[in-house]
Amino acid sequence: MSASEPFPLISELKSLAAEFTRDLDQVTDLADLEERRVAFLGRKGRLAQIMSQLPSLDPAMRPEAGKVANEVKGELGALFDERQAQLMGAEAGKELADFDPSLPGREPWLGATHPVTLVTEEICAIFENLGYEIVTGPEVENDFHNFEALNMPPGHPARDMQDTLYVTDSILLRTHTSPLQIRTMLRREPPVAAIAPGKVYRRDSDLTHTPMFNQVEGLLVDTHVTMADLRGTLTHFVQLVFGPETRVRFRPSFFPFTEPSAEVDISCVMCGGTGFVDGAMCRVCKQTGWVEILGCGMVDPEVFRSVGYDSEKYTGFAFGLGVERVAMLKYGIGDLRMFFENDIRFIQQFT
Ligand code: 2NL
Repeated sequence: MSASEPFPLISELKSLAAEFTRDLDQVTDLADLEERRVAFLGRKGRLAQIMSQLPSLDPAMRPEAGKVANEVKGELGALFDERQAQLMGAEAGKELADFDPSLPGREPWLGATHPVTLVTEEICAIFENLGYEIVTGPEVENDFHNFEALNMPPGHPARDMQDTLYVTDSILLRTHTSPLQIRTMLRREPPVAAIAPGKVYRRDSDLTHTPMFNQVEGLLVDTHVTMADLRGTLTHFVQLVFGPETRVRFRPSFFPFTEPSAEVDISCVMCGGTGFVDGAMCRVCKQTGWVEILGCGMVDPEVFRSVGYDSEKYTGFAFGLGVERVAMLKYGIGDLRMFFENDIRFIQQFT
């Protein structure tokens, strides 16, 4: 073909269009179609090759040839789009025809409530039924609510950097949930019956301690609250959590915020207090028949003074327990690390 004649080029374009149209009729799937698109319309395809000859045509012929070339290009593109839409519809239809709506669906993955959450909720429910209100609040606390108001003045050993995670000199991660009860007492006058669940933080990490753990504390303040009320309330509580046969014993102890203070043991949940399981020494209570479950006491008058309560008029009891420890005893979990691994196979066993 001579470069001075546009007509051979134009007839070439026209037969290309006819060939493409024929090919499209024979194409049966999208992969085939893509192959044809590359061969005809691709960057190095046949149309591109023909169009690359345009610049070498006689300038007088170029406009006419260029016009036809662009028309063919648009035409082929439209043909391609149409065929593509047809084939896509056909393939979607095939997929639908293969789809069996009567087959059972895939079972979804389900989470489960963490045992620490389960135990926290169980404890809270028991006290809610006794008329206590649930109180929550900030995990980042100040020195006053976490220490000072709880009869731990500056220099008190419990404030040691060794045990407390500080943010600044006077801002810290709460080391117990007592600040929630301090905040509650500051807000209003007795009677107060509050239960305070939440995460607490200590600078401590080994086999039996984690830097974060969960605590529940309880507080009752009114006129005439006695140690007998404390014992009755806690006995009721542990028998609901661990069963009606559970026995309770109080041992003298010390906390800066209660006087007198006690630690409470329950008869061993593993051996029932006998010290033996199937003739072997009980590992849970180390053969003593008792396991420690919580700390408690009568609210120290110094704490009442800090929140502006009249300690001549009011008395109160308070207690605190570690939720992970209660969950370990209740469910027979031997390793504290289980709570923090979030293995779904572990978590699913308690719901
Ligand atoms: C333990 C012991 C305890 C309290 C917490 C408390 C709170 C206020 C006033 C007085 Cl506002 N006491 N809380 C009292 C005794 C013991 O926790 O072994 N916790 C894991």
